[in-house]
Amino acid sequence: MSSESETVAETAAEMEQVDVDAPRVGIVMGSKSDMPAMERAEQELTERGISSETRVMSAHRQPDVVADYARNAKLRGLRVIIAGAGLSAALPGVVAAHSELPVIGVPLTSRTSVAGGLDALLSIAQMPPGVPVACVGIDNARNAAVLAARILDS
Ligand code: RP5
Repeated sequence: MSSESETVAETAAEMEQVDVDAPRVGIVMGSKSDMPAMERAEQELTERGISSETRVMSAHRQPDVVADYARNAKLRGLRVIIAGAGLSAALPGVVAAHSELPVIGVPLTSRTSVAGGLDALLSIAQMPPGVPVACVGIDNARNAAVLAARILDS
């Protein structure tokens, strides 16, 4: 086999290894109880033909799991992370602290929310300088998916 054919064969073999369906958007949330609101993000992405993965992980209850996920996200091929949480909603900020990827926070209402979810909205939006988190409206996971799509297209 000529060296040119070998190169073509090697490239073809490498291309076969590439997972074209690898998720480009990670959707994470602090609790299973957040799923009804957050599944709207996955639906919107699916309708747009954008692959995503969904995980439940709590910044307060499983801090190491969240740190590992965020640190590995870019290497795994993810391009944007959507993070939803209620109450003292630390998840989007903690993900942003451990990853360079753009993070879109979704403030959620839950059983014990105060001021209709304003607690989570402020927790997500009021990040310190240098560690940004985009923040959509309360319970508006669909808008997070639309924004993720725009980031992927830019
Ligand atoms: C937050 O606390 C979660 O994101 C959820 O919105 C809220 C309540 O969690 P559960 O007590 O229902 O697990 O961390």
